[in-house]
Amino acid sequence: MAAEVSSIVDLAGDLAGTYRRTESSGRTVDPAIAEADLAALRRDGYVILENLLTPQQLAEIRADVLPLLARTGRNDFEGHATQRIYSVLNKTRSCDRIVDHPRVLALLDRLFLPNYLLSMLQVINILPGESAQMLHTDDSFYPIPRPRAALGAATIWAVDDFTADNGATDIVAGSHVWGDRLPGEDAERAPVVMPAGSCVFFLGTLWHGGGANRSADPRLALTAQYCEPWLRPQEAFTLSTPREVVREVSEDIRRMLGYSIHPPFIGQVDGMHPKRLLEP
Ligand SMILES: O=C(O)CCC(=O)C(=O)O
Repeated sequence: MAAEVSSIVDLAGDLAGTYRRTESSGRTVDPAIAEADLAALRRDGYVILENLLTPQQLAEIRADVLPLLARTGRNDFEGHATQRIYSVLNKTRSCDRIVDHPRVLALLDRLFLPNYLLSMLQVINILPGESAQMLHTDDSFYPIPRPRAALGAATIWAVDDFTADNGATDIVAGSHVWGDRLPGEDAERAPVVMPAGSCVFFLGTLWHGGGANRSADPRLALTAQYCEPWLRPQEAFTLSTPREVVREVSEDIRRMLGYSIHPPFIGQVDGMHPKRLLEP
């Protein structure tokens, strides 16, 4: 049934007739846990969510992604001793829980407007000998001055344990509230030490970077990044993801790939809900 639109306020609602807005599985998380995660995130700019993946899930990820690792980075930012896999959803289903873990969605539900989007999903394997990556923030490419609310957020998931010397992500705690300030050479960068199966969730405004790998072993991780539903994601998922893959993933992931509408019209296809493209 068509929604009634008689004022500008109605345009902010869900106008879809057939494909109504779907609820995030973040709602399955105990609100007390999600609110505690959120309080830490707002205070420090990051929060560590420990032991969310089982050993079996980690083994499946490892088995699927290790054979896909090949060339090293093309510049200092990607890292000349770092291997990356892009377009992960098109290559394996084993990383889906990285994208749509309810504990992560519960935070995203509280930070962003409904139908926030997946902006990036990438495997990052930092090899022994890699130097520290330049510090950066993940939403600085949206040209809106700081200080401001984050326009996106990121997770980095440890597939190997993150230790003080194996390339664990470095963060600058509290830097999410900085204005124009840039971290200096002596920036307080500190490694996120956490066991495999955990993730660090941080705001798009937090300064961070891959750590130097001074150990003898690679450091395998995945990053999933998200953005407000009115922004352009880093990866053009609607162009790169074949419809058979879109049909296979969870409804949470489908919505975050762009099979959703930010009211009233952002994301429409030929004036209709994009899910019509998935009809037989
Ligand atoms: O791999 C990491 O720990 C962080 C990498 C990162 O922030 C990036 O490549 O944008």
